[in-house]
Parts: sequence; C-alpha cells; structure tokens
Amino acid sequence: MDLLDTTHRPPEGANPDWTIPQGFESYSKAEHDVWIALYDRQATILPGRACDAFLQGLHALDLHGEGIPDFERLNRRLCALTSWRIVAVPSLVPDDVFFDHLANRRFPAANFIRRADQLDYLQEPDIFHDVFGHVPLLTDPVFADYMQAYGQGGLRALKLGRLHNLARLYWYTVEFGLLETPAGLRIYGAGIVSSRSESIFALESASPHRIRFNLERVMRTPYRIDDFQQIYFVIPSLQDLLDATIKTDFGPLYAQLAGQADIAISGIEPGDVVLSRGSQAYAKGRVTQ
Ligand code: HBI
Ligand code: FE
Repeated sequence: MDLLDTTHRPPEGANPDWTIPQGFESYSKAEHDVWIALYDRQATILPGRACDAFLQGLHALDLHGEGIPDFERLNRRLCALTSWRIVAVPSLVPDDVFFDHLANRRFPAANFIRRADQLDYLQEPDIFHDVFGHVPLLTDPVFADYMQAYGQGGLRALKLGRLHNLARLYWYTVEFGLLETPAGLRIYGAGIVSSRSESIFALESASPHRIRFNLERVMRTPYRIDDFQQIYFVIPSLQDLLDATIKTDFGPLYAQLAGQADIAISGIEPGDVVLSRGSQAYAKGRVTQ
C-alpha cells in the first residue's frame, strides 16, 4: 500500500478515519498467550534499559502481562493523564489519516497480534508494538505534547511535499530514539523497547553509531526498516525534543533541506557530536537483501 496515497479507501467495515472496534472479546487464548510471552520477555530486560518515563507509564496504565489489554480500560487511565486515547485500526493507515489522529491526541493502534512463530520480528506494527511500545510514553506530558506537535507537523509536511524528511524525524525519535541520563543511555523509542534483541543491541553493541540528536541531521539521514538501525540519535531530555520541534519554523528548514543531499546511513558528518563511533560490523556482516 502506498502510504502517500491519500485517496486510499478504508477497508470494508472500517470508519472513514480507518478506526474499527478493537474486538477485545474475540481475542483467543492463543493470542493472549502471545502478548504474555512478549510482555514477560520485555519486563525481564527493560529495567535499567528503558527510560524512567516509559517504566512509569507502564505502571500508571497498569499495563501488565496478563493478556492483551482492553483499549476502553486503558483509555480511562490514559485520557485522565494526558487526554490521549488509543483508537483501534486494522493496519498501517494513509499518512494524512495517521497525522490527523495524532494531531487530535488519538493514537492509532493495530488490533491484531503477531503469531507465536513471529515473536522476534514482523514487518507491520501489531498491537504489541503499538500499545506496549508507543502508549506508555503518552502518559508523559512532554512526550504527549511532542506526539501531537508531530501530527500537526505531519499534516503540514504533506502539503509541502516534505513527508520523507518528517518521517525520518519520527523514525529516529519516536521509533528508535535513545535518551541520555546520569545513569547512562536509556531507550525511549517504541521500535527498540518492543524488541528484545534491539533493546540489547541499541545500548550495548559496538556496531552502530550513537550521535547527539540534531533536527536537520536527522531529517537528512535515511533509515532501514528491515534490520537493526546503523545509527541511533540521542536526546538530552524529552523536553529538548519537544523544544526542537515546536521552536523550529519548518518552512525555512524544508527549504534548506531541499538543497542538501542525504547523508549516508553509516556516515559521520563533521558537525556530529559523536557519543560512540560504531564499527558497522553488524551491518557489514548482513547479506543485503
Ligand atoms: N499508520 N497505523 C499506523 N501506524 C504508524 O506508525 C504509521 C501509519 N501510517 C504512516 C506512518 N506510520 C508513517 O509513514 C508516518 O510516520 C510518516
Ligand atoms: Fe511504531
């Protein structure tokens, strides 16, 4: 599906905004068991790896390992904290639909869960990636504001034809961002925190670069969707991330980006603040598909 295709019709039975009922009552025991297996794996390794705001969010939402959560129950807690709500969708949705939901504090979450033989990786986000990965941080007021600002920016980027730049910002922060803390680097990106292997790789491997977040740098850096990241961007705080976004006039930034080439995914630029220069050994060792 071409995500840029804004004429894409919602699937049969879905609302015009692509939302559907979660169907909480119809999950099978096997589906709940997959959630429990995924949750237990992450609960074991995330203390000391996930950032405090994420772990506090899990607790505040009473998100536990007893099975797939009921969105209605989660929304009562989430809405009371930051006015965000989870809405169920059947799949990835067109960009304009996605951004409109975020701009209105609605997080579109898939209602399906991966099979037991897909525990380690799946191409399309499922309910574990979306709800366990993304939702806990929406209880943090600063990150809640960032996600809404991102949605508003996304609608504008679409109009200006700069979606690919803004998608990189989402990818290297919301999905694969790292946070600097006095105790060391911690994970806040949903794509990392919902993956056992990348939760370890992102913090401990000598292969990837880890450099200080810079808005323009991120927007010039392509990303991979099929394997561990080759570069992680590190923010000093969630507030810095929000400030970088709402304080920037994206118009001139987009104009500047139009005249600049992308930066090689494994490259280090002269202006980069390098926290750790990676060997890229992992990426070099992978047979390119
Ligand atoms: N749809 N449901 C859903 N979830 C996403 O994360 C998502 C999406 N549509 C578009 C999209 N992400 C990205 O292309 C945007 O971040 C650019
Ligand atoms: Fe995601």
